[in-house]
Amino acid sequence: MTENSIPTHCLVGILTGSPNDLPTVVKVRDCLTEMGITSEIIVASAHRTPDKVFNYLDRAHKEGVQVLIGCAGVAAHLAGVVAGHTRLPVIGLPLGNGPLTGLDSLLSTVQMPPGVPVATVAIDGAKNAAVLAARILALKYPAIDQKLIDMANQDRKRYEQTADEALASLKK
Ligand code: AIR
Repeated sequence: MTENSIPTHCLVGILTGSPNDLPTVVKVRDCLTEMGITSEIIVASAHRTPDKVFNYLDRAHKEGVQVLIGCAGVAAHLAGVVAGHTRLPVIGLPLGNGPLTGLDSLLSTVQMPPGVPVATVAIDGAKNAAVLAARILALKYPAIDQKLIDMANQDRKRYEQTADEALASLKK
């Protein structure tokens, strides 16, 4: 690895509570991949398969994972359980797929006791979960900071273009 490159090993572990979560969770991985950040998705539930969660965390520590993202719907305790088992930064992604469309997951994820923080993004906020993970990693890896600058520039351009097109269509 040169001084200004991104490590190729897995930097971000993305845990999610059910295979049914994958359509949203895969967007986190894709956004990280776009920034050149290697991640892995683990399907493991804080309630159904807690041992799998803890075994993964032990492996993740050994293999140099640096940020963890916990995704779950309904009684979404996964990110909190992960935060109780590690000192790595933990991001919580509450999913809106249950009968209460995510308010339950949001509150279950965000309302952590003092000393065990979960940095919780919006319901189904897959992109922000990825960007927040990248911002944490950018403190250590300048190449990731550059990717964030590039992504923000692209987003701004897209926004300006959409605004121009919307205004132009009003004049027709
Ligand atoms: N879940 C799984 N174990 C604990 C929780 N909170 C979540 C999953 C999923 C929802 O419960 O993350 O969003 C419903 O899971 P399933 O497998 O029944 O679709």
